[in-house]
Amino acid sequence: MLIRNAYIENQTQLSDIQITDGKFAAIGPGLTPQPGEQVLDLGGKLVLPPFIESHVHLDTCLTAGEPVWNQSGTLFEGIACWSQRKEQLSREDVRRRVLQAVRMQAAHGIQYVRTHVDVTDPKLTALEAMLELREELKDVMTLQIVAFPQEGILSYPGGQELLEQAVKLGADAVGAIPHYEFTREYSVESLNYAMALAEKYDKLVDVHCDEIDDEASRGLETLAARAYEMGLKDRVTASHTTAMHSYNNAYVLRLMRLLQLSEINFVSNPLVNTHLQGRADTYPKRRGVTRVKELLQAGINVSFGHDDIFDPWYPMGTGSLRDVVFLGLHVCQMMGYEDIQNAYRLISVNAARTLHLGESYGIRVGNPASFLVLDGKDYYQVLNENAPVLYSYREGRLLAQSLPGSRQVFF
Ligand code: 17E
Ligand code: FE2
Repeated sequence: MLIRNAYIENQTQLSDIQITDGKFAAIGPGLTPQPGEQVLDLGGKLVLPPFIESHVHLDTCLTAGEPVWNQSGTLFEGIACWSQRKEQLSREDVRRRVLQAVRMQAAHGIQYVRTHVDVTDPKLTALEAMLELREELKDVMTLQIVAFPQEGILSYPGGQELLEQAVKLGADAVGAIPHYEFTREYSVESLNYAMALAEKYDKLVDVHCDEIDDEASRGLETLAARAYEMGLKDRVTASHTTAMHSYNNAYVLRLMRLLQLSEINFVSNPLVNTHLQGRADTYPKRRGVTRVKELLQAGINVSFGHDDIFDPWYPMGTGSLRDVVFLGLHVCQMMGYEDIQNAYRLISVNAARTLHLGESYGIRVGNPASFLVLDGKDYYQVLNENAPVLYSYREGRLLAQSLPGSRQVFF
């Protein structure tokens, strides 16, 4: 197949893309089709590498209101609601909801998902269902599974054993939740435990880290120090880190050096954390989103995730990362021209680094022909107009398409 007249990522020159045997065979201006080759002329549309959901909880998706709604909008009430819903989990229930959510994500150009799965469940029902789905879906969606101890590693009965069991069953990454542990000592110990487990089983790490408005929540420094000392470095990710919003600037100045040395990744979830955080405030209310702009300026890798799709923590969501980027740029005040043009990186190349997708991700000759065609000439336009993903190709195969509806104004 020959794709003509594409703007690839931020390029301002049009390129053609030739795909042979599911791979990018040639990329450049004015390519000639082979005899009988299918030609798709984009007439100047944006082509991007596939979108990556770097932080979502697929096991909890599509359960909002079951059995009760989160009335306060806090993280903690969300955990309590989920704890009730968790009792009703079955493999079939998880499968049905995850398959629906994954199709919603695919429609919006997502081809890779890092999902946290709650392993504070003596039966590990959701984990077992998710491991099955990871295998079943691997040709259409890459699922990366984080063993996530939602109710704590040391504060939940058998939490340590369940986490290790989840890793042995095949989770890709180890999680932790230091701000939810009973005490500061437990929080430090839980991080040490999670990091040692990752080292022992050669896994990645992704911690729900300091997802609270308490400026004294300092799990991040422990996580970064261990990542540095143990040499796990960019295999480690700090998710949420909303307390960093509330840290004093003098402390952040000290912390930044350690963060740079540690080489850890960050995932921010601006859509969900603007909703969950600041709930103990009157006015002014904190936004509770980590310091994305400053982290990026310090050369630290940051991506954006959705976190939730219609569940106890967030009563909305279509799976589209567009809303996450749109809101995230506003709330992080990243609305300069270059910030907007480059924002697609927060849900693609930066996320690929966090997930350790390696060199095979990206629009380059020799790589699998996985890419998106968007209905606009650049990301600025696509983001502003909420333009659809027209086509999502994976290894040369069309996975999803959107045919733009017609909208008319009669003056
Ligand atoms: N669990 C948690 O601890 N934090 C979140 N943001 C979600 C689930 C969605
Ligand atoms: Fe999360």
